[in-house]
Amino acid sequence: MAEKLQSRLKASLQSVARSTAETFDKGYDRLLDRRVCLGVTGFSGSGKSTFITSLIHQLRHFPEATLPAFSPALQGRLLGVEVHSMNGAGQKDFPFTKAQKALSGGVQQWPESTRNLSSCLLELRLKPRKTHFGFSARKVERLFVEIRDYPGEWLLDLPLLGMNFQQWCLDCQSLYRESPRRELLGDLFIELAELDPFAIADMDLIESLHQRFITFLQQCSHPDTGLSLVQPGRFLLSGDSKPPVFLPLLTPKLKQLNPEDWKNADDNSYIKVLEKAYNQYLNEQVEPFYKEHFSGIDRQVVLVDVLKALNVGKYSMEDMQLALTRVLDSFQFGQNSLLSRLFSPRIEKVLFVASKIDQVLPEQHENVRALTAAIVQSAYRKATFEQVDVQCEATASVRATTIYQKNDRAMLQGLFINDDESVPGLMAHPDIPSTLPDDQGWQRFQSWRLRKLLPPANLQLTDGGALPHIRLDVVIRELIGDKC
Ligand SMILES: Nc1nc2c(ncn2[C@@H]2O[C@H](COP(=O)(O)OP(=O)(O)OP(=O)(O)O)[C@@H](O)[C@H]2O)c(=O)[nH]1
Ligand SMILES: [Mg+2]
Repeated sequence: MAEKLQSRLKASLQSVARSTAETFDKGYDRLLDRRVCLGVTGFSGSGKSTFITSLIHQLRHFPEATLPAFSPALQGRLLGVEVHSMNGAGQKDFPFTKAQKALSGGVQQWPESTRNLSSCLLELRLKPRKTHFGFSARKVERLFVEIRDYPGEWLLDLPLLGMNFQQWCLDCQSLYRESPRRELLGDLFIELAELDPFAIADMDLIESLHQRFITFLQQCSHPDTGLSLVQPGRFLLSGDSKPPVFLPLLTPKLKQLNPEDWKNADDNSYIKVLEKAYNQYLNEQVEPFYKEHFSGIDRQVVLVDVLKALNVGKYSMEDMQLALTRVLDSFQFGQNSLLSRLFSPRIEKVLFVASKIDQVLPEQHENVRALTAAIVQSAYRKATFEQVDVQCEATASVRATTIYQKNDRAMLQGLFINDDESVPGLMAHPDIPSTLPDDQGWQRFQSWRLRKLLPPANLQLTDGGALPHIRLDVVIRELIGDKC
């Protein structure tokens, strides 16, 4: 009996000691600044999920990976990397294993397009650096890196938080008057312009107009159309909760509308019904997402598909710039920004990264980086990036092309997707400018058609095989190098 009591006491003392040590370690890690939260942002299809998958894979299999710019891997200080679930913290797991399997071996597919917010926690174990006294207090140092992924469509809901329903409608009016949105809207433009804001709302009509509005948004975001500023984002991809039904009023009289008339409008009028649904959307879906997603982020990667915009043409590039400016405007990291008012973020670093640069020849990569800087410059000049370190990079998370020399001319070779088939082929491209092209410069890109590539064949990723990339090691260094 006494023995049993003694061993129970011993076990419980051990458990207390263990949990105290764990708590102490967690607190100690925080004290030592050993936790960093990376936000990976970008419009839909900019390459966020592929970037996260590759980043995790490169770090987990660092001995096989090529990471010369990331000194902990080069110097042999990196001992191992584990991926932990964030499920306990109420978050969905980033589907790393699924994405890795997709890229691997016989399957050879890109990760699936993201439908919900997910995250994961990487634990990097490192040999301590020598201190001034020649030793460190710990045998192993740990760096925890939290990474968050979400559907790109949702990013464009952020600027909506700074607009009321009337402002949003007026904004839609000016955007939808221009090509290609005007042509894509067709008759719907006229029907929305003719809707009397003060008439009693016909809910069946709203529902059918809403469906047509969604079709219009889908056409805008189609890769061939190449528009970035497609709002509201959850009309394209709703995730777990269905958004309320609303659409913009395009009547020209909205601009001169008397605020008293608006206030006194019948609760069942179009203007009141649509405004209520718009506010509900912002309050119940958009704001909670940003609170959850942006609140803890320390460092932000903004992936920009510069080559896609360059390929589609001038209007696509201008639209991407406008969308980026709006997002950054509401993102601005200064004291009075929308984000800091809402969630007091502590973002200390922003890295703009041109993605998928394996679609152009290596001698043009530097130009892609410079062009990215030119694109985001006007956007971030407007924003107040107080005490925030801002940089530009260019990367291919997965290098899907190799170089092929054809009669003194270098070309790119890869597996291209043609309808449902994949065919090996060659690809050439016009020279990439380091600044935004002028009207004449744009003509060079008219006949250039980017083709969708498959990931490289025979990757043995699930067995720890190498995943080819371009400059991802530089991006990793810029993101977490100083924390190692
Ligand atoms: N060639 C090449 N293509 C890439 C690379 N990364 C992504 N892609 C292509 O871009 C597509 C979109 O990539 P994702 O990683 O799903 O993009 P995302 O930003 O997560 O997209 P959403 O989840 O829809 O917001 C992929 O299906 C690939 O076709 C890359 O490094 N190289
Ligand atoms: Mg994704």
